[in-house]
Amino acid sequence: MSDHTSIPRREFLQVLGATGVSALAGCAQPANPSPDGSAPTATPRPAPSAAADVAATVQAAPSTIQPSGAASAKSWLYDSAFPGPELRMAEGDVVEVELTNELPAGTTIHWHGIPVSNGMDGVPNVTQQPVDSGGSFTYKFRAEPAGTYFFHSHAGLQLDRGLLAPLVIEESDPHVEYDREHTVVVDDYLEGAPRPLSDDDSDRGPGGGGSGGMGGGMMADRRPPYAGLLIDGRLPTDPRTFDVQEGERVRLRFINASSATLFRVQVAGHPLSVTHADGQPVDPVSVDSFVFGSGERYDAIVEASNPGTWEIRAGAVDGNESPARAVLAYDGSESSSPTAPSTSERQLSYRDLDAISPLDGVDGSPDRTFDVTLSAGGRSDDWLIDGQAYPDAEPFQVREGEHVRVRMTNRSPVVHPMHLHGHFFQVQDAVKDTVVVPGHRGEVTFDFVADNPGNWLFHCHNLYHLDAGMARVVQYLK
Ligand SMILES: [Cu+2]
Repeated sequence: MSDHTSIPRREFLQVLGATGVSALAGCAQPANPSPDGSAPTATPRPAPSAAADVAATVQAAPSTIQPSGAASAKSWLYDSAFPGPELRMAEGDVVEVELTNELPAGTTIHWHGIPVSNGMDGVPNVTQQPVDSGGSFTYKFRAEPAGTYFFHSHAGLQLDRGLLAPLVIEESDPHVEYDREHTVVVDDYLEGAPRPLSDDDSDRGPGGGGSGGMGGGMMADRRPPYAGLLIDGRLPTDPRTFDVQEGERVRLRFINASSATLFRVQVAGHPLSVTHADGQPVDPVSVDSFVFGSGERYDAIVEASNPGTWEIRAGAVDGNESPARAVLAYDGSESSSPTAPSTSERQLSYRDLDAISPLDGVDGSPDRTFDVTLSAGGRSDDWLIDGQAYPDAEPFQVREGEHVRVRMTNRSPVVHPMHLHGHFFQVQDAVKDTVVVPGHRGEVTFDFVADNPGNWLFHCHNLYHLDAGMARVVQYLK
């Protein structure tokens, strides 16, 4: 491998220092995190070696946010913006992003949903050593496939401080027509620094939502004490306005960048024609609302045929906070208070999603099946996959080329938005990278093709569940 040019020398040496000689064989391949570190593993794909079509810098640093306009709060952000500035590129571009870390802690960037080469995936201690405070790291990947994505810190609980930003890979040939688009980042807003839910603290109260009542030390239903819900970094008291003109078809790219919130989304006065799930094109399906979990994205087209000012609403399914909102404002309409959505008659279900390009290689019976149980850790505050809490957990081992099936059963009362790094998977007739497993014995099965060697995290995208162990490494054997 000769593509060391994309990694600043200092960071490369750090990686070398941490992993020893094995890194020489695998470029920036870091330490094997599994207890079974001796297993010979397949060699990851190299990062693209072509010159970059898009070069960007992202600075992670302490900053302030103004979620309600005036008052500001301290946080950690990308380029002092919340959400961070959108990265936009064309399908197939070679992209180079230099992360500089001005935080007082190590960090990484994960390119959520994009099947980058393993060394570029940004998972601390799995695909790279964290970028030290004062250090930098250059990520390089090919922007494909097209879609709506986001990127975020994958270190500790940093995502819930606001280290997140949208990323759009534009299609060269979209399967739907539209005149205008807006990216709509939906989030939960924590004032102050995030802490694990196991941190007992009397001023925490009973938590921001959920039904509670599990008793004992169980954290099963706890959410952090969120100060509110956000669309594009704004609390509902200071909503952002998205402009439209009558007659336009407006593509809205909804991203659930929250750390712990399942949202229901509606646009008052307008049906949503859902055109993409997790960035991947589906046969358009018309609904009044959809529900999505942390890490999921939906693109929907709204036909601007109902002039006025209308509320875009994203409410927590299991929280008590006021719904996040934005305003869809027709040019020339009075700036009166927006009309709220009425009841949703038709809510999107996974059954409605029919991928335009189903995944190849997942017909027939799988080469390997993992039956996994998602559960709370009883008296411990852990969240478990098959009774084990990461990092004290065995890897799921696969071989390159295999058709792999994962059958998940949720024995806890809360939803788990499960995310697989480095691969898309087929769930029912959709192609996705994150899927919500309902509580109370909800079952979801997905299939994927092991076509991207390396060590990949598979985890719950509820950040607090991930932090408490709900993760495994999918490890490619030689
Ligand atoms: Cu979870």
